[in-house]
Amino acid sequence: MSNRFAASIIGDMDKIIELDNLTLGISADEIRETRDDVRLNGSRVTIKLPRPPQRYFRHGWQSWSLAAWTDLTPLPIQKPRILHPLQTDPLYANETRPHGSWLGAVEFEDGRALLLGALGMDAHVRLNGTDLEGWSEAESVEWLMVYGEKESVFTDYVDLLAQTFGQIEKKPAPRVWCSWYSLYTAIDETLLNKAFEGLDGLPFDVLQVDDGWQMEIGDWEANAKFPSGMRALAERIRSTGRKAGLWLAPLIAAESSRLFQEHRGWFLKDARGRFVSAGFNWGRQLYALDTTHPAAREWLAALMQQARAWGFDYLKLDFLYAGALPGKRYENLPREAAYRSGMKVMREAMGEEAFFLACGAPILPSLGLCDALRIGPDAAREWESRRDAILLGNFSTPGAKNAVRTTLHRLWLSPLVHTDPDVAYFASKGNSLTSEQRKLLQDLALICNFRATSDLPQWLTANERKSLRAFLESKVKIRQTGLYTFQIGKRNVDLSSVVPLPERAHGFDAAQSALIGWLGSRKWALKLLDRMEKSRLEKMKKDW
Ligand code: 9PG
Repeated sequence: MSNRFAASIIGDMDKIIELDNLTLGISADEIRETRDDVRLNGSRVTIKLPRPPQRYFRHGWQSWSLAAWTDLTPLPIQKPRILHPLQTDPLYANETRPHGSWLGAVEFEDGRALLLGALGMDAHVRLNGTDLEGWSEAESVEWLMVYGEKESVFTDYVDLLAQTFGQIEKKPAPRVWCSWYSLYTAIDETLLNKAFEGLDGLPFDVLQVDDGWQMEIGDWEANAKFPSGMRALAERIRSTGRKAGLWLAPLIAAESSRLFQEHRGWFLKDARGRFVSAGFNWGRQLYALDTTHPAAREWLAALMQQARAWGFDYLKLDFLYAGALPGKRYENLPREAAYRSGMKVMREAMGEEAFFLACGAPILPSLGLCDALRIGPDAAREWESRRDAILLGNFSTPGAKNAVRTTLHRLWLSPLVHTDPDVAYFASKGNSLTSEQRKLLQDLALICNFRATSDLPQWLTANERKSLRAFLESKVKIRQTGLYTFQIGKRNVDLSSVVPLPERAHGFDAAQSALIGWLGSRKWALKLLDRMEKSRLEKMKKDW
């Protein structure tokens, strides 16, 4: 059988390789067999499989993009389209065949996997019939091809990634309280101070101020809700013996920001000279900073130094994908190389000692530069939204199930970087997650060894506060026992229920899906939603 396969394909392929029970035809500029794997070189490589695989490992571009083993059915194009730059790699958002960024893997009937992974940036992998294809948008790259158990092929890959991207010494894993998942943009000085007071006595290492303190996306100065200023805020946190953390989105700017209005030349444009969209959020059109522009680089460095000078030692830099969007740049670099060079500027300016959490970040190009990496979409107090999952075919939006699914499929990165699964919840107030679902998020945090929550202390019952404390103090031993199963202390935990993707919309749902998808890309509709969300928050704020 395999010989017949070999004879039938030898004409098109550069080499036939036998790996255990698998005969593969390979074409690449260079093919090198080592003791444990095969290394390929080329800007385009093809591996001809002897038979169709059963499943495909899709690896999305940035933190929020889907990563999961799926079957081979094409996925619908994710909606709404206006969010493509913000949730996917917009260059490949219309690719419905199994595909992903930098790496891909197929699983055969016997459960074994063949992984093709780039040892460089600006690369993609897809399954085209029975061809596993890798290509690079830039120059030629080196590829790893390895066959084995599903867990072990990723271990081999991440070992080599460490050599490619370097590895900074791992700082102790921080236990973080972050303002986002309770207060959202409604934060102000009084509310935060009250929260900090209530958190006293709980063993957090970092209190992190999230979105809502700034004048505008792009204008990183304290707004009117923080009359004492950022230095005072950091000082207030430090006086409790904790590190002060701050959220910034340095690579995007709102159209209405002073930064964009005053420095239009620093922003990415397309071939026709139009500004490249970095997506739409906060009811605002977002643009992307050109990280190769000398003046923009100076500004980035100064911004990092400013945040450090205010007294923040923990920086959550968000919406970083914008630095790697396709477009024309001051310097003609491949887009991920341009991003990485901007990341280096920020890392150097903040200093080695600062804790750098990268979020909304293209995965591979961030390695070796940040201390922690968000490896999934946002958690939320809701398990799964029918609108997003079924009608929009969107697995990047905030939701506990989306967060757990993608995080689980990126745990293999943990030898290289702290893997942030996003927050866990302890308060049942205003939370539609069942206690089992909340436990699942908590277990995932223990598995990742990255523990964070946003729960307001005044929302916690005495028992909930007790379990939050136990979670923060936990020194429990964790062992992975299967692809999705773990032993946490004496408990066996199975997370496999989150993996399957919901069925796509059909019948009446399909019509609804088209309508909602269309609406979701109208700026007026998004602005309206944003306004409704803001007024809902303002009303709720009175009880806090
Ligand atoms: C602040 C938040 C929090 C959060 C970040 C990021 O449209 N989206 O798909 C989308 C995804 C994530 C997101 C916002 C929008 O949240 O992950 O922790 O810091 O920004 O605005």
